[in-house]
Amino acid sequence: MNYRGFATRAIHVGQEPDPTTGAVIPPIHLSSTYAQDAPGKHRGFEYSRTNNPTRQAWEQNIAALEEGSYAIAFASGMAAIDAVVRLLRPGDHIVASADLYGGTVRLFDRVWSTFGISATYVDAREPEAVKHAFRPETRLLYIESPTNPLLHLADIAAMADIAHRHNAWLVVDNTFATPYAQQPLTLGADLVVHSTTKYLAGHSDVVGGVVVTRHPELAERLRFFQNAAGAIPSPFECWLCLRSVKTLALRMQQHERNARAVAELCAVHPAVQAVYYPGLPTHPQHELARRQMRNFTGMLSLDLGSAERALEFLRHLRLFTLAESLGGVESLVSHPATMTHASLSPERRRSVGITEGLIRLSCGIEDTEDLLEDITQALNSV
Ligand code: P1T
Repeated sequence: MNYRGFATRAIHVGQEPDPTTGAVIPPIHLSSTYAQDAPGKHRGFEYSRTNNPTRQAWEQNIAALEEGSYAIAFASGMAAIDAVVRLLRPGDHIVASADLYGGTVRLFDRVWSTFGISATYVDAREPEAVKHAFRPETRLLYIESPTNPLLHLADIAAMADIAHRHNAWLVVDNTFATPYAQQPLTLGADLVVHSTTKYLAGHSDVVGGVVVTRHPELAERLRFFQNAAGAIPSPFECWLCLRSVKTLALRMQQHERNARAVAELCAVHPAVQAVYYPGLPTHPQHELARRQMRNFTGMLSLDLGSAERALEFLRHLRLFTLAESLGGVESLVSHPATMTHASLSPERRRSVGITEGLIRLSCGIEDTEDLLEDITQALNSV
């Protein structure tokens, strides 16, 4: 059945009551192998690396949420991105946004570069700069929007157009936005990747990844890599994702409510030099945000001017936990220069705009007043 509403799809797709028992919640299929009626004659499942009923249910669900046709689940966000790069060949080239999760840059520059795949980084806020970075051998345009950690946006429809004119695929890492906020495939992207570790699982208790597409031939190749290389999520993790996306719409509404309130507070606090939140009308790309997103999420960044001031702020926070990761129900804070983006060289961080004073906040779904009180007392101490 085709459900139109996002929340309805999140709750029902891939999760019809179990045909044999009537169980409303799909079981966690732990079996590693499946009885065959005759050699090679089976009911769609042979071996759980290749396919697993719980994983299949999750893949059907997330494909529907992204308005895609196929989803292929992986053991982590990095494994999902790694599988996408495997679509290329030695000699191929990637154009990528300059401001990306540090682990993605590390994968491109320190793993795939040794297999003859190179990457050029550009400011994807500027379509002209993106066009100029293309070479005849460019096969992939890889972007995050919003980016980690500066919350820059790229015009996804414009990026798709540029990629397709150059015979390349557009890949959008939709981890920060979630399909509730934006559906890149509907704007022309060829592949969407997620770290499901973040908003999709949403409770800081899963590490996972997924790739979603509408192209049958890309899906077939990715499914081949999933089985051949074997970086698969466990049935339990797939079940946790299925369970978690049921509340994604509700969670994103509260994440946004909290982040907006924190951003508004920070925008007028004298200790804050800059606030990066696409939901603020003062964000230079607010119009684009309104056009391609329906929720501005719980992520924002602040610049406090120096490492000392940033560390002082972190020392005083009580409710926000200092930790890597984001997108969970509990509020987290990180210092990108020494944590999520420590794998970049200092020059690279400087050129992108990741300063020593930058703080990244992942606003959870706690009561807004409690978050505001915590941020206020920590900022007042700086
Ligand atoms: O951690 P993993 O599930 O492998 O996902 C990697 C990844 C991919 N894409 C984006 C946009 C990400 O933010 C991440 C992981 N990021 C963090 C751990 C972080 O704190 O930013």
